[in-house]
Amino acid sequence: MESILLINPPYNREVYTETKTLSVHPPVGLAYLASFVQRYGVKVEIIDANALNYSRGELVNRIVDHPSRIVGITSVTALIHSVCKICDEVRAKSDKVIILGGQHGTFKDKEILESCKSIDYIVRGEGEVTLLRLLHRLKINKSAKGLMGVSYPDNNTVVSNPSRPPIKDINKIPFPAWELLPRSKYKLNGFLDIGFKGEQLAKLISSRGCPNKCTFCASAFFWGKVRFRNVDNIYEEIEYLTQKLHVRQIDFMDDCLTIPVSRFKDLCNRIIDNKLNFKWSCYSRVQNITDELVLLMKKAGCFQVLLGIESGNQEIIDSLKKNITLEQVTNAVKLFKKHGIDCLGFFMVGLPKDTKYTVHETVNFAKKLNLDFPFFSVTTPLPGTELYDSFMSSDLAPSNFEWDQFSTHGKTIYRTENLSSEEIKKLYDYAIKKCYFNPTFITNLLINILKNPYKLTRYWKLLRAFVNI
Ligand code: B12
Ligand code: SF4
Repeated sequence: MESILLINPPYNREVYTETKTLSVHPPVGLAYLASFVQRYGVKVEIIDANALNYSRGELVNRIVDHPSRIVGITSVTALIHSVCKICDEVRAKSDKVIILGGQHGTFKDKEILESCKSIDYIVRGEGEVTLLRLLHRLKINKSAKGLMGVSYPDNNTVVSNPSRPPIKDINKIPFPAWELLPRSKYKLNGFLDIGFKGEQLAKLISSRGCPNKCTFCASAFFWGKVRFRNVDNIYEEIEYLTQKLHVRQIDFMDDCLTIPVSRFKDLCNRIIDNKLNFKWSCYSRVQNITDELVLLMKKAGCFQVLLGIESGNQEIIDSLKKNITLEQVTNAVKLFKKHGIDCLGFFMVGLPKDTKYTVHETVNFAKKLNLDFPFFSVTTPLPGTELYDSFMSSDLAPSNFEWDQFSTHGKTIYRTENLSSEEIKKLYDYAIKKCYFNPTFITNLLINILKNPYKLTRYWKLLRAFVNI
């Protein structure tokens, strides 16, 4: 069988220059691809250039010198420019076959293949099966004609084969190949750092996709039908991580771990019954959060939840097809805090119907909620979303832009009928200042720090990352 070298590109220095303190997270998607193709005899290595802090030049040399003739690289939207440069430099120095996968390639395959001639194939959407089949074709020197989920250049055009249906039973996918990742390099410098200094942490994904279709998110379009792993399978992975790899913190990266509620409760009970020694965090929705559920989560070791709240104006939330109410948000935050679970809330500034007034409403709502940490991002029309389609087909779309302006925090090209790009950026800065530099937030912070002095470093690093000091 073939061998493949999988690459997580460096991102600290390329696009996210505005943040000085970034956490370093494991590329779980690549580790999934690796374990899946390894099962069929493919030899795999992963270079996590981000964790290893490689410059582009160093990475290119490592790729060129590597014996594998096939290279797979992942990318999000804001990094595509930098990824294309890597591919061009590798191509200039070698005859490697270069495969791109991930979010941006999935939705912008044609554009990428037309502009970056060094990429040979794009694997769209869920990658495991498509990559395996493509490797097989490459081994027998057969073209990718008709291979579902693959796009490739052909005589000055781009062929986009039909999409591959999602894997039906995701319990059958082997656990990510953690042994191929530089595990000691992963560190949480920001909001997810709860003080497990030096302890091992891992990420776990117990589902793929989301039943919702919020206008600013591509999850449902990327993953297709939402699929859940069963509790036995998730528990087996938790056991593997905690017993074999001595992991003490697991971040569930599901779009929403708390649904379906029956599965979630079973999972919590299983963790409680088996007295596993680890703490965990997760993304949660705010609907159906009850006292009983939060108590169960706390008992099972949950220390933190992340909530997508987006706006403090109900009409705007409704326009996002978010299906939540401000009342549900308030109730959920109260319950989580009552049981001592840290609450982080995510908000967006510059949503399509936002005005200066509604951004102030959002800021006031964020303050009133008394969250452990409110996060703001600049609304960004990411490819694959309804927001992207409506923005790009409107008069507001810029004639020219760079994808690295899509980082969701810094420079933006996005604007709305009510707000210019500059106004959105100013309102974003205002939101951060208003929320982080106010007496209640600072008092709560001090109380939190007194309860757990380690939090001092945690909050300081977080502030540095977001306020750029
Ligand atoms: C965990 C996570 C993070 C973590 C870790 C990121 C990482 N490198 O793994 C952190 C917090 C660092 C993070 C940061 C950011 N993230 Co993020 N993140 C996620 C999240 C919640 C899970 C990622 C994951 O592990 N998924 C599960 C695995 C199995 O899927 P996967 O990684 O996509 O890989 C599969 C396929 O994409 C494909 N594939 C991927 N790469 C390749 C490569 C090859 C060669 C092949 C063949 C296939 C292939 O095969 C894999 C297996 O099926 C996703 C949402 C989601 N549910 O996916 C958002 C998501 C990926 N993030 C997103 C964004 C916007 C960001 C940030 C830009 C946010 C910010 N402003 O800081 C940064 C970008 C940093 C970066 N360069 O990655 C967007 C990306 C959208 C886009 N078009 O760019 C997503 C989709 C969330 C969303 N709905 O908007 N993120
Ligand atoms: S924002 Fe969250 S709830 Fe909405 S579609 Fe995306 S993952 Fe689902």
